[in-house]
Parts: sequence; C-alpha cells; structure tokens
Amino acid sequence: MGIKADIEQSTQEKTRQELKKPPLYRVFLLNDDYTTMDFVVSVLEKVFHKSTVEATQIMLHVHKNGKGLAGTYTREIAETKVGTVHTLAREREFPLKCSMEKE
Ligand code: TYC
Repeated sequence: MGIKADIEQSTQEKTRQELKKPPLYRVFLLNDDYTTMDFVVSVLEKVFHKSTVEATQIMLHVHKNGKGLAGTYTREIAETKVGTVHTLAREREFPLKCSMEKE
C-alpha cells in the first residue's frame, strides 16, 4: 500500500495488527494455611466480580487443590488484579498470593 493510500485507509478497515486479539493471562489464587476463607471469598467477590456461590466454590477448590482460577484478562488488567489482591492481603496481614500465567 502506498503512503497516500495508507493515510487514507478508511476508518472501517483495520490493519492485521489491530485485528489481532491481545494475549490473555490466567490469574490464579494460591492456597496458604493462614488466610481466612471469608477473606478469600470477599476478594473473589470484590476484585473478580464473582457471586458469593461461585466465590465460595473457587475458594474451596483452592483450599483443597492448592491453586485455582480467579479469572482471565488482558495483561494490564491481570497485573492490576494481582497487585490489588496483594495490597488487600498485606493490609490484613494475610500471606495470600496470586499469580498470572499467559494462556
Ligand atoms: N487454607 C485456608 C484456611 O484453611 C483458606 C484459603 C483458601 C487460603 C484459599 C487461601 O487462596 C486461598 N484458612
């Protein structure tokens, strides 16, 4: 495509790069022996927008299996959620950890 045509590319057209879906990241909660079950449920409700029923199911899965999926997001959103979980946990002096993995 020439420079002029490129500049005049219509707003409806999207370049290959613009059409590409962004990479997604899975955010996990990790089990520990000290964080209370109530706190983990409240984090899943407030940070990951889960219902009380789903938050409780995820928390129990983590408690039993060591790790559980809280949600899947683009990189910046996943990084922010991880940071928010660690900040909330630190405020309450809980050792709760959260990790992210590229899909
Ligand atoms: N294992 C914790 C307890 O028995 C509960 C817990 C669940 C902690 C999930 C962290 O990500 C977690 N109080």
